[in-house]
Amino acid sequence: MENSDLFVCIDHVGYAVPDLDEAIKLHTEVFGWRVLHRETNEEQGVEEAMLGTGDQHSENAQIQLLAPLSPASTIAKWLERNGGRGGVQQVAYRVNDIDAVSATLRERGVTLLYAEPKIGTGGSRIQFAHPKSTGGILLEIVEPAEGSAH
Ligand code: V0V
Repeated sequence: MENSDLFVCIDHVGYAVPDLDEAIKLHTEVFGWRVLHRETNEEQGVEEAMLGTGDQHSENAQIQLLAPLSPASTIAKWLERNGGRGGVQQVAYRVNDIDAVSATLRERGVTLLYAEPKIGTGGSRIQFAHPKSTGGILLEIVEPAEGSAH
């Protein structure tokens, strides 16, 4: 795969937050973002909100607020390590073909967390690269669902 075919753009930046409603209030009332989508992802252990500046179909990068569903959630662990405070937990790159991009990243020595992509926001397909193989960033790659920008 050519380097220029790897990533489309930054899809979203994920913030770990202790309380979703409080975080939504801050990011909408103070920073002026709009809530475009909310969902619970049991498999990932999160309750999430996607915030944007455009409408739901805008291709612009979004902010993803991630609150833990239980103490076993990866987000709960992240918050615990961060003294209970929120912060940037991940950056997500959008791709057109997650299987091809995953294969290329593996060939290049990147450690991906799942054998196969899992289901993410809005029916997207997602995969993560371990921070130890990305210079310290938890990197998500996301292939949007058919007909959706994110
Ligand atoms: C852990 N580390 C991180 C990190 N989480 N570094 C940067 N960013 C993060 N978010 C570091 C940690 O400080 C350790 O460094 C090292 O990685 C190993 O930590 P660990 O104790 O194994 O940490 P765990 O058990 O918290 O696991 C870390 C991983 C976990 C990355 C494996 O968070 C994971 O599975 N993440 C992928 C799934 C996820 O994040 N789901 C929630 C979002 P030292 O101390 O060894 O130097 S769901 C989502 O995004 C959706 C639904 C979507 O977008 O559609």
